[in-house]
Parts: sequence; structure tokens; C-alpha cells
Amino acid sequence: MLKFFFNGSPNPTKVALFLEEAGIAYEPHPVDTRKGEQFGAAFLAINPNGKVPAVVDGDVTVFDSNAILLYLAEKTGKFLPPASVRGETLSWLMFVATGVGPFSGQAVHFKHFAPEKVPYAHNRYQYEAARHFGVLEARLATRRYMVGDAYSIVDMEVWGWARMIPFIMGDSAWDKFPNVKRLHDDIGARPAAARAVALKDKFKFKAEMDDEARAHMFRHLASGATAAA
Ligand SMILES: N[C@@H](CCC(=O)N[C@@H](CS)C(=O)NCC(=O)O)C(=O)O
Repeated sequence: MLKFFFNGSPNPTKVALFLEEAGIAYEPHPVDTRKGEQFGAAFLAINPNGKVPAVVDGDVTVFDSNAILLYLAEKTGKFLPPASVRGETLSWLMFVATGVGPFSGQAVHFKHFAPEKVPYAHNRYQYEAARHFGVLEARLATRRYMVGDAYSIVDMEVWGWARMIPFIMGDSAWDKFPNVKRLHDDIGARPAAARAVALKDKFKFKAEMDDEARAHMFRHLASGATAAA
């Protein structure tokens, strides 16, 4: 059975959504990143980058949520836009993977977790997160789904990050992205999405973002690393 390594954060939740939507039987393996379990030798052998999600599917190992979505969609033929829009599919998958996700992640870091206020970094990542969601908003203003005429892995990928919009940019941020909100709400109403979000609640993850969690998740703090002169 497919092994799914996850926690309750946005990237694993996209993959949980696909597994639930596609009806794939899977064995959940919680990885408590606030306890440093992502750096255990067994997990690093699965994902040398030490991050969730990852899957082990027989003798195939795949890490990175976007790679997993594409792998599973191609393997099952489910939620994969048609070949006629292959170029668009790849463009939007990569746009979310390399733009929306990383900029949102940094926006969250400087808004909520950085040990000191860094206005320049905060402003830059807030601006770039909003700009990236603005690109999605413009795309969704004229179409129901991100690519093609049907719900696909690209919509799942957008949903994973759209869920975080209030945390990334504040509660009022939804007002700027009504069409992203529509897609978010449509997907969020699906039973598979409820199951994907609830998966983490079946396991006990460390809730506190305390010194132990910070030491594991923000390793540069302990490494003595400083900016290059
Ligand atoms: N590009 C990767 C990013 C994975 C990622 O950043 N995962 C986070 C959770 S959403 C993680 O494992 N963080 C733990 C850490 O950084 O130590 C993906 O899409 O899977």
C-alpha cells in the first residue's frame, strides 16, 4: 500500500486531497516536523530535503507535493488535464510550486515566526505573496478551473495555498481575491477535502512553536550562519 509521509501543513494537505479524491488506499505516516522527525535517517532516505510530503509507492519514491500530484495523476489518469492543455498545465503547476508556495511561505515566516521584526523582508514577501495570488485571481476571473474544463491537480495545488490566505496576508485579504475564494470554497465543500484536512487530527502532532520546534524548523538560528559579507 502507498505510504504517505505528511503533517498538517499546506503542501502535504494537497496530496492528501488527491489521495482522498482518487480513492487511493494509503498508509499515513505522520512526520512531526516540530520534533525534528524530518531529519531522521529513515526519512532523509525518502526525502533528502527533509520536508513533507513524500510518498513511497512500491519501489517508487516521490517527494515534493507538486511532483507527487503529477506522478499520481499520470499514474491513475485521474484529475490530469487533457494532453491538449499540457503546456498550460505545466506552466500553472510550476507557477504555484515555484512562486505562490515559496513566497507565501516566506511571507508567513516574516509575519508570524521571525524572532525579530524585519520590515524590509516582511514588506517584500507580503507584496510578492499578494502579487502571486493576484495572478491566480486574474486567471480565475474568467474561468471556473485553472486549466481545462474540469477540476484537476492544478486546482488542488491552488487550494492547498489558498486555504492559508488569511494566515499569510491577514483576515481581510480574501476581499482582494474573490475568484480564488470561489475555487477555495468549491473545493473545500467536497467531502474529500474535509477528509484531507481532518487527517492530521487522527495523530498527535506537537502544537507548540517553542524553542525545540524553532531549533528544528529554523535551523539557521542555531547554525551560527550569518549573511555573507
Ligand atoms: N516544495 C516542497 C516544499 C515542502 C515543504 O516546505 N514542507 C514543509 C511543510 S509545508 C516542511 O516539511 N517543513 C519542515 C521543515 O522545513 O523543517 C513541496 O511542495 O513539497
